[in-house]
Amino acid sequence: MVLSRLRRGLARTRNRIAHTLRRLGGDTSAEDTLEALEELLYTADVGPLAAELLAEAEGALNRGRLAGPGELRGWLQERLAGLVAGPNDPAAPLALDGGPPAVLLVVGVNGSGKTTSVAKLTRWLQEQGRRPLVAAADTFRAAAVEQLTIWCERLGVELVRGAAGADPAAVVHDACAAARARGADVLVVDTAGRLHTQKNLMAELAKVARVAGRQVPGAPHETLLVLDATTGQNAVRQARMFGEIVPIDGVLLAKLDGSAKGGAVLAIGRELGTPVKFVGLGEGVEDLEVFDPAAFAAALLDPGGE
Ligand SMILES: Nc1nc2c(ncn2[C@@H]2O[C@H](COP(=O)(O)OP(=O)(O)OP(=O)(O)O)[C@@H](O)[C@H]2O)c(=O)[nH]1
Ligand SMILES: [Mg+2]
Repeated sequence: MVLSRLRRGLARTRNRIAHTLRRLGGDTSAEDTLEALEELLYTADVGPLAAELLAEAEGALNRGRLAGPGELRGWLQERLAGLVAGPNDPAAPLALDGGPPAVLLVVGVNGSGKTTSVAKLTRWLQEQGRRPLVAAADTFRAAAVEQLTIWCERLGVELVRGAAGADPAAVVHDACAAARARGADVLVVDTAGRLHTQKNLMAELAKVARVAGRQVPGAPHETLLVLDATTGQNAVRQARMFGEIVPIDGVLLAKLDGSAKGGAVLAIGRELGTPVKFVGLGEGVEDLEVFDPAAFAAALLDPGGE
């Protein structure tokens, strides 16, 4: 089941790849094979990795290690799986031993999918037997708090919110105390994606992290950067920008289902050296999976099944 959601999510990217691969017959020349590979790598938006993979494929073809187009799929699947890191321990992708409460900070540019991902992560934590509490530290937009209130009601999880325009760091301060008082073991913090200026946003994030650290030693224990997979290479630039303000422990790649650029995962993971810990595969609260590089490569390239 788990794999099929990933496969469904990656259908658009996979179909484009499959279309290109189908053109290759047993008698396709090495040159045409490379051309097809080039086309599919650019289609999948793997970024600067494309040139690297093409050079490797050319070498492999010349040395006979890649016999022909028929082997291209398998070769590529193996290479892709090895390119991007997933969580060190797929059974425990987040470092949540600190606290209590362990503080999970969720950051990203506006519209990337943070609030939805906070809801998904909260539900995932509940499934892991955790007792999460949520902090609405995006006080910039009133609608943001409303959105999170609805999610938390559905999940049966308590939400700590401040008045509109309240200092987000103060909300996090109160939420740490609330989590302790109520025996919650993980505090999930939703943050703003936009303020009057980018400089303000970054200063605010830094303050939120600092205040959390004063309340709970070692907090934030885990900072996840939410990136929108449909933005492709743009996501890499965003990741760099956030990484300068708060140390990023992992990426949650949202909207992979809507993207024909599933290869962005590879570019992001490779260029940042940051593991992709989760992928978002839809708008529902259950549309979240721990990232598994091998399953990802298979879902991208393996034409079997639906
Ligand atoms: N298809 C799909 N849609 C998603 C996914 N994650 C989020 N969305 C949608 O993306 C839109 C923006 O999501 P939000 O969670 O509000 O994004 P945000 O980063 O909190 O936005 P701001 O608070 O404005 O910065 C919503 O319409 C979500 O339903 C996903 O994994 N797949
Ligand atoms: Mg939001």
